Amino acid sequence: MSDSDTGRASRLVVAAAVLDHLAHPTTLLCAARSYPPEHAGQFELPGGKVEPAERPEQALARELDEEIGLGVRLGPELVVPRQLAVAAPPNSGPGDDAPAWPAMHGFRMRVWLAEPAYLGERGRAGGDHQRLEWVRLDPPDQLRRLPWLEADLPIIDALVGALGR
Ligand code: 9L3
Ligand code: MG
Repeated sequence: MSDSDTGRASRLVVAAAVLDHLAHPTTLLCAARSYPPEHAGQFELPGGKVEPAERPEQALARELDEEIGLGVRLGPELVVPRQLAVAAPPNSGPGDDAPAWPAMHGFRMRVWLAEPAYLGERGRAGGDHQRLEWVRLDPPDQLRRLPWLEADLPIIDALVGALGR
């Protein structure tokens, strides 16, 4: 692991493109944010910030378990050509008195393809997400029409490319 992969060094955000099936995907798990208010209802690929000294894959497993009670089997990392600038204040949450986005820059995002390994007790949207939706991929490029967070648009482009149009 290089220093630039730790949460402390890189301000890294990780996310998962959770597909119903890695080899023959027909749906993608899309998570609608519940905050901040101006982004409520917009979709993101679920994930979150890497903690100091945490490996990115560990952080992704933790975030998905904490946020939606979902365990995943990781597939390949998705190559996203553009460096992703995630504009977000640190530690912003539903109850925080945080400034509105965009307030901070310089996060990078790494994204993995994944498929569900288990659905725990939560298994549904919690505080971070107002709802979860399995969106059909026929054809994949219809994903582009959904209301994604701006930070996720390059990921969706890369995903559509990887899945074939
Ligand atoms: N973010 C944007 N798109 C994503 C993810 C997982 C995260 N697909 C942004 C919004 C958050 C910040 O990164 O403010 C950190 O994510 P989190 O820890 O709030 O989930
Ligand atoms: Mg999150």
